[in-house]
Amino acid sequence: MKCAFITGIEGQDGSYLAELLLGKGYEVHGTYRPSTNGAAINLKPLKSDSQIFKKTLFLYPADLDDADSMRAPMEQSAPDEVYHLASQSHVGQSFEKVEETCRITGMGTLRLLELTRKLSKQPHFFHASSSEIFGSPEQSPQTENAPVLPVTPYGCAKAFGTQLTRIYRETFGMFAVNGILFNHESPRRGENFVTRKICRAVAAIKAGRQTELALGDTSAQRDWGNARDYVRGMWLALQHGEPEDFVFATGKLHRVQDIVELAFKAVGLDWQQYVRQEKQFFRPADPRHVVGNAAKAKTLLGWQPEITFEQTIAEMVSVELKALGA
Ligand code: NDP
Ligand code: GDR
Repeated sequence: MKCAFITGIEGQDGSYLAELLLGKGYEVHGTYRPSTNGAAINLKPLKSDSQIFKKTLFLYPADLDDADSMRAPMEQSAPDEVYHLASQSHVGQSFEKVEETCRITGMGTLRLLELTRKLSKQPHFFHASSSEIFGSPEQSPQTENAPVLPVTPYGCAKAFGTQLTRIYRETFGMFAVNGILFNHESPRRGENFVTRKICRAVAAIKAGRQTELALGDTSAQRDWGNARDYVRGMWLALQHGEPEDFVFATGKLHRVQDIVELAFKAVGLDWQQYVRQEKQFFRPADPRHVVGNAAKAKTLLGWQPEITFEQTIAEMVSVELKALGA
């Protein structure tokens, strides 16, 4: 039985990855942030399954800011594969919490690389890097070799972790891999990311519980995929014979406005009556022209996205409606 260690297991990706690996017969160990008390909902179904919880799924409170809290569960579980997903992952908040973001997302990755290097059995290591490392690139689409020129504090912190992951691979000989992940969404997305925010609001408006939706820049564009496809990519990256970095992306750009129109249309409402733009949701800097070229992942890993943007938004709206009994 293979053993995996996942930081940030209660987040969107961590929970889907845990399900994927358990389904493949892995024993899965994961950390959650102590302040959440293990109360996050994404893992609820697994935690309430007595055949799984504490039999093949083990959870530990551990903070990336505190290497000692990570060391014990890592040593105890002696993993074959480490998936480092924990992060202060909100780009907008990174402008207000610059130091915290660099500590958790940047230094936290260094701490984990160092802990991994010191394990007696060397596991394969995956770092959840981000398209934010590219900033607003001059050439599109971006491959693994695009210049690293972040324009946000979060992007800087991820760039630091990405380059260190390369150094631990090339200098210390670790099987360390960056998955350069473009945006990916699901009903488990955090509530303050734009896809979930829109889908939640649309359901609440439809149910008569909300009257308007305030957004930032609706002309902003992203390459949006589905989280289930991206966690499959993470696993594939660690099964590949050589440690290499991979871009995971759809290669297609959409606007925030497209999400608005799709989501309101799904419930038969006219978006123009409800949506307004508000200054507080605009960012001091926001990457432009960020769209990925995942040809390398397709050729070497056989990976390609299977779930479309439209299917993802439709599922997200539907789950929000169900949650409200609408
Ligand atoms: P989430 O924000 O859903 O999950 C991140 C997890 O990290 C959360 O469970 C969070 O806990 C935990 N965490 C935050 N701070 C700490 C800390 N100090 N110590 C320990 N754990 C902490 O992110 P996603 O699942 O969407 O993303 C997974 C990874 O992939 C992240 O590193 C993200 O930056 C990266 N990424 C994501 C993309 C996306 O589109 N989803 C695209 C590119 C990269 P809590 O819930 O308590 O905050
Ligand atoms: P992003 O995702 O910053 O790309 O980071 P987010 O969903 O927060 O923003 C996407 C785009 O929508 C614009 N936007 C708004 N965003 C939010 N959150 N709220 C709003 O009201 C709003 N209005 C417009 C944003 O300006 C932006 O252009 C995500 C995270 O998962 C990161 O961890 C990851 O690394 C990157 O994707 C790739």
